[in-house]
Amino acid sequence: MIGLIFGPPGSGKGTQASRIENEFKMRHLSTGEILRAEAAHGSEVGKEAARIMAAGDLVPDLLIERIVERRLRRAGPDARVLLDGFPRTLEQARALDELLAKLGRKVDFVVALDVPESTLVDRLLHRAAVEGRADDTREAIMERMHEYHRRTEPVLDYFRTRGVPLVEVDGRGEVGEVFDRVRGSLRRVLGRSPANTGL
Ligand code: B4P
Repeated sequence: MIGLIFGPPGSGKGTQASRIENEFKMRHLSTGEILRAEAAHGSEVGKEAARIMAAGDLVPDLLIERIVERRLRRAGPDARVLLDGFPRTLEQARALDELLAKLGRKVDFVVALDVPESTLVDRLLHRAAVEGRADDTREAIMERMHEYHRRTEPVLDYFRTRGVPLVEVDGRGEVGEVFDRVRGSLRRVLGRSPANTGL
């Protein structure tokens, strides 16, 4: 089973993905986390990614596509994987579909979190104060929002028009409250899919 968690920066993708991972026994694969680990490691790819991320921009499609392909192949043909932060462009969405077709797999569901922009900015500025992430400056946050609307939002329509089961969830409120909504909607969607009985 392959699931995607989708939403603007600060919508709670990483936060909800960890809970989905436990509840639905999936492997959480966050491209943001992978890139931050590369950056911390100081590899050539990591240094380049760190510079791009700090400015709030998206790293090149080909780079991230290669990373995801390697991880999905390594996970094995039956792995239940939840992709977080990928695909973020139409090019990445097409590349994912092509890769999954080669592997005899497909996207089984998309969870999309919806949160108003003012709340997103508040959350990210709060995280900046607590964690000091390089891309949580006000300037980088604004650039990430801009890139989200310009390049990532169309990805949702891409999957919608292909008939992929889509769960749209109100991402406002406490983390647990949001997860209750995610869990309920996801159970309804997965319950309808013969491939996922036993959840
Ligand atoms: P990500 O790591 O995906 O960053 P993000 O969009 O901010 O999401 P994240 O998962 O961290 O935050 P969340 O919403 O859970 O990407 C970082 C960068 O990597 C990108 O900007 C880009 O440069 C690069 N990148 C990654 N994938 C890429 C790709 N495919 N192609 C190109 N470039 C790529 O949470 C945010 C904050 O809100 C947290 O502090 C959390 O504690 C808090 N929060 C969550 N839920 C809450 C709630 N209900 N109430 C209050 N606070 C909440």
